[in-house]
Amino acid sequence: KAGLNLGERKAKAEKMFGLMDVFLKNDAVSLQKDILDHVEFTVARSRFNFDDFEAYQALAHSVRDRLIERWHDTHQYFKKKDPKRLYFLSLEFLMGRSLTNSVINLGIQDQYADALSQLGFDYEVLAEQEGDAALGNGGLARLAACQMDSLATLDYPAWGYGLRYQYGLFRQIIVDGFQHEQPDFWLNFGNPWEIERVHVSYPVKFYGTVEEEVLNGKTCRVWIPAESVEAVAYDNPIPGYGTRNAINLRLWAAKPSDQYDMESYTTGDYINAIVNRQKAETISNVLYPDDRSYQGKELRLKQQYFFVSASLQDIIRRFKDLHNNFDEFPEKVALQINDTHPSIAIAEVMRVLVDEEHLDWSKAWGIACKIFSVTIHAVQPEALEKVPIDLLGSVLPRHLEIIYEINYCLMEELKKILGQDYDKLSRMSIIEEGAVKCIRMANLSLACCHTVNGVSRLHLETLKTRVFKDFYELWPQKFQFKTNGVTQRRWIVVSNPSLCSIISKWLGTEAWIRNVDLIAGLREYAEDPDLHAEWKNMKKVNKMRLAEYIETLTSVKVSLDAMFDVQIKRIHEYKRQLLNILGIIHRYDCIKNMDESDKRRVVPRVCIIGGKAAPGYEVAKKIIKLCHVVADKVNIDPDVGDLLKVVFIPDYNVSVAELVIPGTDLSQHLSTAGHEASGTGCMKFLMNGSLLLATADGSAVEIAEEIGAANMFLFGAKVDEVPALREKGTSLKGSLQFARVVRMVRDGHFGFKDYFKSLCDTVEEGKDFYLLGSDFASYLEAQAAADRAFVDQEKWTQMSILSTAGSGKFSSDRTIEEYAEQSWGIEPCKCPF
Ligand code: F58
Repeated sequence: KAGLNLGERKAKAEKMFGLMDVFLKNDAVSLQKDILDHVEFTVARSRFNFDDFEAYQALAHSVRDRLIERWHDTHQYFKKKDPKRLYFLSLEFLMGRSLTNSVINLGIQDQYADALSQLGFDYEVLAEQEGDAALGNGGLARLAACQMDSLATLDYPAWGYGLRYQYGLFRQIIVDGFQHEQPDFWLNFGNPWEIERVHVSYPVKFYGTVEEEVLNGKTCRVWIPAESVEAVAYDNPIPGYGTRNAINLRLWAAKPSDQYDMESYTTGDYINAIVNRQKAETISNVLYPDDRSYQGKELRLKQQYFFVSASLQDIIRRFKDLHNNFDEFPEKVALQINDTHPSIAIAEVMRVLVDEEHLDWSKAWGIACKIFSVTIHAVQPEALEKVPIDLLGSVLPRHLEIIYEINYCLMEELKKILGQDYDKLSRMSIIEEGAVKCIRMANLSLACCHTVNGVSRLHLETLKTRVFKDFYELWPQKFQFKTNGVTQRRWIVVSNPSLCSIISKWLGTEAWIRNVDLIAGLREYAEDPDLHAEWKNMKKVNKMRLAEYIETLTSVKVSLDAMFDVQIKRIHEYKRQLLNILGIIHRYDCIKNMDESDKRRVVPRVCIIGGKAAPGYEVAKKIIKLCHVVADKVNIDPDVGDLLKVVFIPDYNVSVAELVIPGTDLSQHLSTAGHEASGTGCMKFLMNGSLLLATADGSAVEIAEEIGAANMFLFGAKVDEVPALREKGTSLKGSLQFARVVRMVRDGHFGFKDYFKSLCDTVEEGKDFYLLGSDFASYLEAQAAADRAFVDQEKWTQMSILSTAGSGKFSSDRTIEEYAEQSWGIEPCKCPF
C-alpha cells in the first residue's frame, strides 16, 4: 500500500483482478490443467513422469486452491458483517482424510473423476493414497470433526482452535497378537490441507513470578514470566456442503521464540542456546494417547495453556480490530470448551481482562460468565481432570492466584446459600484438599460457564444425579443436554456412495444431504421389494470390499453369506469387548458340540473387532491378545469352517471405519449401562443400515425411541438396576454359561493361561465391576434374536431400511442447531455466491 495514492491503488486492484478469474473454473480441462501445473510446480515432478502418490499430491493441491478461494471469501464476508462468532476450543480433532470430503462438499467430485480418468488416473486409487489426520483419541475428537462440518454447512460464523501435533494418535501394529505402538509420522510427506501462517503467531508465556506494581495509583499483580514460546498458526479450511462458506480450523504449533534467550547468545553459549530453543517445540509434539486420565502431567498442562493462550490472543485481536469496549465482547464472542481440558481459558480470560485490559474484577467475571459454555463427555468422576496446585503454581503462577480468587468468590456466594454445610462446600470447591492439593478443572468450568451440556439425555441425568449433583441443585438452569450427532456427509455420502444414490433416488432428491430429516421418507418404502433388492445389493458390494480388506490384512477368507458382526471403538473395560469375545467363545463351544444337522441351522458369522488400547492400559491390551488367540484357534478349526470366523482389524482409525461401517450387518455397543456418555459409532452404523445390538446406555436409548425397540437388539441391565447388581455381586453364579467360558480361558483352552489369569480375575465374582457375568445370559439371548432375524432376509432388510430412515435425529446438523440456539446465541452468516 505504501506510497500509492487512491487512484493508483484502484488501478493496481483492477490489474490484479484482471489477472485472475473471479472463481477458479471447475470444468474437466481446467481441473486437468490445474492438476498438471501442481505436478510440475508444486510437487516438482515432470508432467511426463509422476506416480499415484504424486498425482494425489497435485490433486490435493488443486482442491486446496478451491478451498482457499472460498475460505478467503467467507472470512472477508464475516469481517464485513461482524456477526457474533463461535470459537470452539478442543484439544483434539479427528479429521481423518480430507480429499473426498472436500470435493463432495465443494460439489465437484464428478468433474474431478472425469478430469483424472482422461489423464489416465483413477480417482478412487488416488484417494487411497491419503493418510489420516489423527489428532485425537476417540469419540470426543471425531465428534469435534463432525461438528466442524455441520458448522460450515449450516453457515455459522465459527472457528475451531486446537493443537497441531507433530505426532497424532499412535499407530497400532500387532505382533503375535500383541499390540505395539509406533509413532504416527503423519506430516512426513507434507500436508496439503493446511496453510502455514508464519505471520500469524503469538508469544505464549510460562513460569516466573508474580509481583506487585503500582499502576496509575492502583496496586496490581503483574506476572513476570520466565519462558516464552511462539505459537504459529496452521489453518485448515473446512468447506460446507451446498454453500460457499468455508470456515477455519486453526491449529497451533510451538516454535522457539527469541524473546528470552538473547542473553545466552551474548554470553557465548551458542550451541546450548540453540538446543534449548528447540525444546520449545516439544509442547505441540505429541498427542496424549490415554483416554482415561492425565492427572498431574506438566507437558499436558503446558499444551492446554499454550493453545488456549494463543487462541485467546487471536480472538481478542480480531475483536479489537472492530471494537474498543469489552462490554461488547459477549455480543461478539461465544467460547465453547470441549470437555474440561481447555478450561484454563477461564483463568486466562480473567488475567487478560484484569491484568492487561485493567477491568474491574467483577466486571471481568461478568463478561467471562457470559461467554463460556462447556460440554462434558465423560461419565466417570475420575475422568475429570485435576491439576496439582504445585504444578499450576510453577507453570502458571498468576493463573493460580486468579483461580484462588475465583474460588474465594464462589465460596462466599455458596456460603450465603448453603450456610455451614462444609461437606457440600468442600465438594463444590475448585480446590481439592488432600495429600496432593489439586485444582478441579470441572468445578472451575461449572462456576463460570452459562451452560453445561451433557451429550445424551441419559448422560445429563447422570451429571445431574451423580457427577455434578451439588451444582445441579444450586444452578439447575445451567444444565442442558444436546444429544450427539454425526455428519451424514462423511458417514453416508463419502463412505457409502451406493447407499447415498439409493437414498437420493427413492426420495427423489439430494436435499437430505443438507436436511437429513427428509431421510424419514424412506419409511414409506421399507417393504418395497425393489428397494429391498437395491438395498441388499448395496450391502453385498460393501461386504465384498470389506472382505477383500480383511483378507489382505489378516489372510482370513470370509464368506459373504455370513452375518458381518462388528465392534469397533477404543478398547475399554466399560465398553466390554471382553463380553463380545466371551460370547464368541460360547458360540464356538456350541458349534463344537453340535451334530451335523444342528450345524445346518447355525447362522454363519464373521466377528470383527477393532480398536486401540491406551499404551499403559494392561487389561485392554490383554483383551486384544485374547481376541487373537481365540481367532487363531477358531479360524483353522475344521469343525467350524465358515460358521464362525474371528477377525481383529489392526490400526483402527477414521478411514478404516469408513470402510467397515458400510459393510456391517450387525454392530455391537456393549457398555455397561450408565458408562457411555453417548456413543457416536452407533449413529454411523445406524445411518448405514446396520442393525444395533446394544445396552440401554447413552444415545442407544434415544435411538430405540426413534426406530422402535423392535428394530434393534437391546439387552442387559438398565442404569437404575446397576447399583443393586453390583451390590449382589452375582457374576459366575449368575450364569453357568458365563462360568464355563471364563473357565475355558482360565484353563488355557486358547493358550497363554498365566497371561490371561489377571484378565479373568477382573470378571470374577465380587470383582466384576462392569457386570459381564450378570449381563451374559441376556447378551446371548439378544445374539440369538439377531441370528433368528438374519435368517429372514426380507425382515432383516426392512429393519435395516428402518434404521437408516430413523437416523435423521442423529445428524450433527441437529446437534449444532441446538447448540447455536440454546448455548451460543449465534446466527447463520451465509457468504453470497
Ligand atoms: C467420548 N469421550 C465418550 N473422551 O466416551 C462417548 O460416549 C461420547 O459419545 C463421545 O465422547 C462424544 O461425546 C471421549 O472420547 C476422550 O477421548 C478423552 C477423555 C480424556 C481426555 C482426552 C479425551
